[in-house]
Amino acid sequence: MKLKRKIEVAVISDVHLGTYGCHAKQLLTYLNSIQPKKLVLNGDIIDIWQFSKRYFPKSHLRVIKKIIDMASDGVEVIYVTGNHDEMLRKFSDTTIGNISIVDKVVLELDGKKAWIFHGDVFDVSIQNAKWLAKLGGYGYDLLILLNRFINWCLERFGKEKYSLSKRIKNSVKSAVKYINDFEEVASELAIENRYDYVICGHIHQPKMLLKENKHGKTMYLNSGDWVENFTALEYQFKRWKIYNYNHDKLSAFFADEDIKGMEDVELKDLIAAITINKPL
Ligand SMILES: [Mn+2]
Repeated sequence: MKLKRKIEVAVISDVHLGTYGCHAKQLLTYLNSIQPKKLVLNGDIIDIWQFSKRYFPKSHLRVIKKIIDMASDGVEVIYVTGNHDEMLRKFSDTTIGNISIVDKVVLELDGKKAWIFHGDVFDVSIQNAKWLAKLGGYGYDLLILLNRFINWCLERFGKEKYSLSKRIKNSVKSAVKYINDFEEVASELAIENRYDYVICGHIHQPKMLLKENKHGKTMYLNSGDWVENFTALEYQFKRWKIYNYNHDKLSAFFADEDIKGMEDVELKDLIAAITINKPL
């Protein structure tokens, strides 16, 4: 029997498969509990930056298999590229069956427009991003190239690439400022371009905020990550919500055939997932 939670759109990001921080089993349990029409993978799903052949456990492979299975069962999978999987940007605008690879996407949801992109285009300079992104889609592509070029230079001079974890190492204060600026700039651009929702990942901060300025309003959403927060965004009944694996029970969840076939997933994890309801 398959009884899964039906949702219109599910958005996950920053899974970082192939790294020690990734919580693939929890993600697998979550993916097994839902039946979305569309699944948006909003960047940094496979961590190709930090990829090493020595570390790619079975549970990580199962996540990939699960996503492919979902696609062959009719789920429209949209893979939006991030910075840790920027190698996939070579294949942007490719579609294979139900899976498409893009750098950004706009979804129409009940007459409203949702603008979805990973968010690493703001890395090098939020100020540059602000005026470049005003060029619309063209500006976004330029920003990706600019980021790539600067990271290429940094690497050539033996320096680390631009990343949020580097910022946090430098100072928590600068990381907090970066997160605020990120949310602010993303929302401003969305209002300017008349998007009702702007949906990012990248900064690992799950959020749902109504942003307003004199030109209009938008809803800023961030899907968080599967390293620390275990969160997803779900759109159903004409509204968005943040799904939090640690706090929300997996409703209408049954250990179905998919899970029986995945013998390494421990039953106690599954039971814990549906029974434990930790307070915040
Ligand atoms: Mn990222």
